[in-house]
Amino acid sequence: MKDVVLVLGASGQIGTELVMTLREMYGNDNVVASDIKDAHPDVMNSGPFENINAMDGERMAEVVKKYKVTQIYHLVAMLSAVAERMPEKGWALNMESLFHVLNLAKDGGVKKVYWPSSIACFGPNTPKMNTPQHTIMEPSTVYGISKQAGEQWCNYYYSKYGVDVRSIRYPGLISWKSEPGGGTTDYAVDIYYKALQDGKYTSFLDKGTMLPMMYMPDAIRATISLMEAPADKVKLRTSYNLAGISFAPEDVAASIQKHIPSFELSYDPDFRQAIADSWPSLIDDTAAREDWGWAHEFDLDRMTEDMLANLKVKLG
Ligand code: AKB
Repeated sequence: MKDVVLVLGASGQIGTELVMTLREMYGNDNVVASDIKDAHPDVMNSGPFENINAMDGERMAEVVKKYKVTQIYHLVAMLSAVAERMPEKGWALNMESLFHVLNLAKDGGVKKVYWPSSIACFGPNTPKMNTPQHTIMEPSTVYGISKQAGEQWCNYYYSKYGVDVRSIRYPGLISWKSEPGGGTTDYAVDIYYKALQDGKYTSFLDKGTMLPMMYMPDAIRATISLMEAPADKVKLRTSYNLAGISFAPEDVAASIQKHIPSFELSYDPDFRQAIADSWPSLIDDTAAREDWGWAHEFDLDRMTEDMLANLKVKLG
């Protein structure tokens, strides 16, 4: 039976790039993009697109049936900063949409599910440096609580119903193709835009706030490697720690200054500082490396070079 992939949240930061990569792998017609709003023109013009509100399980089931979907990548989420402003809505979206997907896999022909967790599943009592795969997890944000609970539900559906669900705890993701929406790590994308547009940037996170981050090509590669790994290699059915680069705002500024020496960084921390302070600084991803062969490629300077070169063209 041929694989047909449904991507929920195809208009988002990860979805935009993931759909294009999956279409290269599976063929354009076999990757159905979906979102509540239209996606990037590259996504809209290269294959099928369906309008789906991820809270609507019946609509999701209709699309799964229409295309005989065998894999779902569920990327819809309300991120940390926005969910703090509307806790109940954040919880409802993040949890209900996950249940719809897990139930479709439990009851129907969907064979494999991908669902992203996040470094937000950890909390202020978690060790900040070399954060282990298994450790104290007491998230203090709505988004983090939903990710922690979601991980346990994924594991439950795997062990109770045999649902082949796979997950990664994403660090902050940085990309030039698509912008993030409402996260605490978003400064690490904005800073590149402002460096080129204004030559200066005011960071909403303070000096010294070191967080785990990753360049999007690495994140896409990790996601697909996990999904393509033989099932017996995927030993964790909660979610895998994944590390790329860890840096603070001043480290990105120093990396940008190698290309734009006059670039200036200032600080004006807001409510997102407390969220960032509750998250780890550096993640231990030994389990991902051992179980399914993960290795990151981009360091900070290589990412900066690529971001600036591509954004220069994009911004004209
Ligand atoms: C956020 O900042 O909310 C996200 C995340 C780390 O999951 N980028």
